[in-house]
This record gives sequence, C-alpha cells and structure tokens, in this order.
Amino acid sequence: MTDIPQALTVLQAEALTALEATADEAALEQVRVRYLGRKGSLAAILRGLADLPPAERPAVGKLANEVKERLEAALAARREALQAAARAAALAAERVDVTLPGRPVPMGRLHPSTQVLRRICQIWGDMGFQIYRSRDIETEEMNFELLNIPAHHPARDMWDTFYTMVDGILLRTHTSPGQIRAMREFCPQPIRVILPGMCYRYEQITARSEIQFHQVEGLAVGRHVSMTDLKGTLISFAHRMFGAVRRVRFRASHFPFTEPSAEMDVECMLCEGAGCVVCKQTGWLEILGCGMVHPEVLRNGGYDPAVYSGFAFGMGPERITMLKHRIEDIRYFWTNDLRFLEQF
Ligand code: 2NM
Repeated sequence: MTDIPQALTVLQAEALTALEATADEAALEQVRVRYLGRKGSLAAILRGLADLPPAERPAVGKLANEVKERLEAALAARREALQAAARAAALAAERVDVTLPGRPVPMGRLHPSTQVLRRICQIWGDMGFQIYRSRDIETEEMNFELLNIPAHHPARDMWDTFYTMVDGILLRTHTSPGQIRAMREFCPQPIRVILPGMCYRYEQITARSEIQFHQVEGLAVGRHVSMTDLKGTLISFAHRMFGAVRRVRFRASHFPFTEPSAEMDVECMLCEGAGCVVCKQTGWLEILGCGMVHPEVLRNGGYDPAVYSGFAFGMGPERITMLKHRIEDIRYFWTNDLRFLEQF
C-alpha cells in the first residue's frame, strides 16, 4: 500500500518546481493538466483514498484538498506573473517615444503661373475691374471674325490654331473672344473687366513658345474712355505689379482689334535699366500689349462706336514670371519638375 500523505508531499514539491520552470502560458497549461487534470497525478493519488481505512480518510482527504488548493493558488500566481512579464515585454518592444519631433509633412505650393495670375487679378480687382470667365472652346467667329481678324489674316493660318473635328469650333488662341461675350452681356452699360484664362496655339514647342499658356486681358468701355485713361490705368498697374520706382514707356504697335495700338515696357527689374542679357541690353522689358478698341470690335460687342469708346490690353503671366525670375525656358512651366517648382 502506498503512503498517500508522502505521495502528496512529493507531488506538491514536483508540481511547484515544474510551475516555477514554466516560461509561458502554454507550458503552464501542460503542468496544470499533468498534476491537476482529471487524468493527472493528483486525481490518481485520490483514487487510492477509497482503499484507506475509513478512520484515516478525513485527515488524508483534508491534506489532499490543502495540496490541491495550494497548487491552484501557485498556478494562478504563476499565470499572473507570466502575463505581467508578457505585458512588460510587449510594452518595451512597442515603446513609442512621444517626445521625438514629428516627421515633416511635405507642403505643396501654388504653381508660379498661378501665383503671378492671382497677383495680377488682385491688382486689377483693387482697381475696380471684375473678373470675367469665358469658355476655352470657341467659335471661329468669336475668336477671329468679330475681333477684326479676317480669313486671310496670318493669325488664321492653320498652323497657329487648334481646330476641333467640328467645323468652325476651335480652342481659343487668346482670351479676346471672351471680351466680345462680356460686351454682349453688359452692353449698353459701361464695363471694366479682366479675363484670365488658358490659350492654345498650334506651334512648335520651344524654349520661348508653348502650345498652352495663360493670358490676362482687360477691357474698359464707356462713353468717355480715352487713350489717357489707358495710359494712366496701365501705369498704375505697372507700379503696383513691379514697384512704384519703375519707369514705364509705351511704344506704338499693331493689333487687328485695337486702333491705335501700343506695347508697354517697364524698366528691367534685373539690371534696373542698366542693360543685361534678359533685357538684351536695352534696359526695358515688354510687359503687355494694349490699345483703343477698334470701332468694328466695339460694334460687334453691341456698342455704338459713335457714342462709346474703350481700351483693352493683354499680358502673359508666364512671360512676366520668366522675366521676373530669369527663367530661360518656358517648358519648365509644364514639366512638373519639383526642382523647378520648389523654387517659388
Ligand atoms: C492684347 C493687346 C491689345 C484686346 C482687345 C480686346 C477686345 F476684345 F476688347 F477687343 N481684348 N483684348 C487686346 C488688345 C489684347 O493682347 C496682347
């Protein structure tokens, strides 16, 4: 006959040692099954209880219960310790140093064309000109005929214009057709509008010419709009755009839709008028074209040229940006090269 109390003592010692040696909860479960499970060592010993004389059973049974409870408590304590250790290990492994500086978020910015376009619109807005928006796809009549550009004019040449598959429909080569639309919308009221937008020319792309570029055109029509108004208004614009100290000059020119026509130069902002590569040693930079709206164009806009007069002008934001920043190739504007764009 086995000595049950001694067997219990040995089992307890063995089980406690085994518990201490466990490294994780899976091992712990194995130990529990081996010693405390239904088919475990303790259950085997307890089966021997039935063979004891009845008088001895209570004392031995009590001892067995004590061993069972002690092992269960040790098991729970060990489980607690293993879980705490696992938690501590996870915390150490996943530790985040919240005092580290954040990673910088790359910031986008406005395209140089957009920046200059917005500055131009801001200035004209301050001077009382409304922004008028018009379509990029135009009729041949709006883009040419009504602007006094008859069919035999060089600007009508197939090589300068993107025609669509639809007869008489094209991509506007300038924003001027929108000026006709503005006049027709507002006549006979006086108007002061600027028209910013994209223009398209069917040309060889080179350092100096792109097939797609912006224009800002302006138009003032009223009963007494004079060439003096044109000059004063454009000089005021140039002083706001390029600085009040900049000198300005007008040179006679020609456009089909204005008569008389002129071009305005500002003193070169890079050499202050002394002469450099950008101004080709002249000290002057051509900034815009302008003129008094041709009587035929006024009439096409719905205004009686005997009563009304107007001035108009047009400028290119990309060209102005190139002059200002000494950009030597207009193709940079569409290349989307961050090395170029990040400089603005
Ligand atoms: C320019 C130069 C001179 C112009 C004329 C008109 C219109 F439609 F009112 F007649 N709009 N824009 C004009 C005049 C444009 O760009 C260099």
